[in-house]
This record gives sequence, C-alpha cells and structure tokens, in this order.
Amino acid sequence: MRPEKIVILTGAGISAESGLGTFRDKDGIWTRHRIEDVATPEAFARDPARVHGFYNARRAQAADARPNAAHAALARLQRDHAGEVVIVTQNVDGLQEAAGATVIHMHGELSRALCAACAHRWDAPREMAVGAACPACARPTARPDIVWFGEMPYHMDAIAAHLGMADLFVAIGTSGNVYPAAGFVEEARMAGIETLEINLEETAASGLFDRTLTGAASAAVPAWVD
Ligand code: BV8
Repeated sequence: MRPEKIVILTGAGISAESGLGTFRDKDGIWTRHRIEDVATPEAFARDPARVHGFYNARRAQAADARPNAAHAALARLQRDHAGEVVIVTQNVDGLQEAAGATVIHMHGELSRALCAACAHRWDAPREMAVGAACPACARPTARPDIVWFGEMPYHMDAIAAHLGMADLFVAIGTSGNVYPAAGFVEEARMAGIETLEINLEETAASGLFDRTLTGAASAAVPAWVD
C-alpha cells in the first residue's frame, strides 16, 4: 500500500531527458562554468553582465524545453492523491509545474526576477539586463530570482513541516551534493520516515536510503508511480 504522505525532492536529473543539462555529471554545467563566477552574490556584484548572460541562456533553454514522462508521472501522483504529495524541487526550470503539478521551489525560478533592494518579485523578461529597474521601488537592482551559493534557500520552514509529517521521502535525480537539500534524507531517517532514491546510477548518498531504484527518470518514475 502506498504511504499516506509523500515528500518528493527533485534535482537536475529529472529534467535531463527534457534536454536540460545537469550540474555535476560529465559535461555538466559546473564543468563549463565556475560556481564562483556565476552562482554567488559576490559574482553578481563583481560582474552582473556575466551572471545575467549565464541565466539568460538557461532561461531560453528552459523556455524551449518540455516536461518528460517523469514530470508527468509526479503530477499524476499528486493529482490522484490530493493533499498527500508534496513536491520540493531544487530545479529552477519550471518543467514540473508545466506538467501540471504544484511545486515548492527551494532554489528559486528562472522565470522570476527579484529586487535585491526591496525583495519585490515579478515575471522575468526573457533577457534580463544589468541595472534593470524594480517595478515596485524603481531602483536599478533587478536580479534573477535564484538562490545562489551562500544564500538561504526558500521555504525551509514549510519543507521541514512537510518532512515532519511524511511517511515516505523520495529523492529523484539529485546527486546529494548541495545542502541543505542533501540533508533531507538524514532528517527523514532520524524521524523514522521510509526513504527511496530514484537515480540513473548509485550516488554518494545511496547508502543513506532504505531503497534505491536505478534507471532513467522517464522510465523509473512512471514505473514507481504506476
Ligand atoms: C545555504 C543555483 C545556509 C541555481 C544552486 C562549504 C563551503 C561553502 C558552502 C557550503 C559548504 N558546505 C556546505 C555549504 C553550503 C552550500 C553547499 O551545499 N555547498 C556544497 C556544494 C558543498 N549550500 C548553500 O550555499 C545553500 N545555502 O546553505 O544557506 C543554510 C543552512 C541550513 C539551512 C538553511 C540555510 C544554497 C544552495 C543553493 C545553491 N544554488 N544553483 C541554478 O543556477 O540552477 S545549486 C545547484 O545544485 C542547482 O541549483 C541544483 O539544484 C543543485 C543540486 O544539484 P542536482 O540537482 O543534484 O544536480 P547534479 O548535477 O549534482 O546531479 C544530477 C543527478 O541526476 C546525478 O546524481 C545523476 O546521476 C542524475 N541523473 C542524470 N540523468 C538522469 C539522472 N537521474 C535520473 N534520470 C536521468 N535521466
């Protein structure tokens, strides 16, 4: 029987078969860009044009991508078990909601802009420009609404509350390298929650899970859901 409340954490691997690159695999995004150059607040302060260029390119790729069978299966699971399936994503690509699911975005969204001065948020244009004005406070402090390294991920209290009530924690397509998301499996274990990993291959974190399903997300996730 399926457990009553499920918390699902997704990572870049679930979008790989939609044509979006992962971060730490061979040819991953972090093999071509240094985190320190494009994904920290210090990088944005030093060279905002470079950071905007990195995210403008990824925003364009994400806009052209379509959800795959794994995104669709999670949306179906959430729809068929209303109120029992919480999807937390580290992904900023918007593909999970494009498949019809409600998602907690802990690392922000490519499609949104954030004012670094007043924290107002709005829909990002396809190309963000250096010094663009915030529509609320008019200061030239627009930035991508992305949680960079060294910044506090979003919705941590809500995620902790959902984990605290879960019967099953599932991590899909994530290498388990980036905290605090990488620590969810240990939090779940300490709370006595069953844990499942679905990944193309074994990860450094596989030993922490009760069960691991190995396979491409587009096949393994529908097989688990159905
Ligand atoms: C924080 C920007 C305090 C968005 C991202 C030491 C020094 C400095 C900092 C730290 C440190 N130790 C710990 C830290 C904290 C740091 C951190 O973890 N650093 C690590 C690298 C050491 N974390 C932070 O700074 C975070 N903030 O800690 O604040 C705090 C503390 C406690 C509680 C609250 C707050 C901020 C983290 C946010 C970073 N932002 N990027 C962007 O540009 O997209 S992280 C980046 O990695 C992405 O956002 C991505 O979401 C995230 C996770 O990566 P994955 O999704 O797992 O992707 P990866 O490529 O690694 O793996 C892909 C997996 O898919 C693989 O396993 C592969 O096998 C699998 N796969 C591939 N294809 C398929 C597949 N699986 C299935 N099917 C397939 N077809």
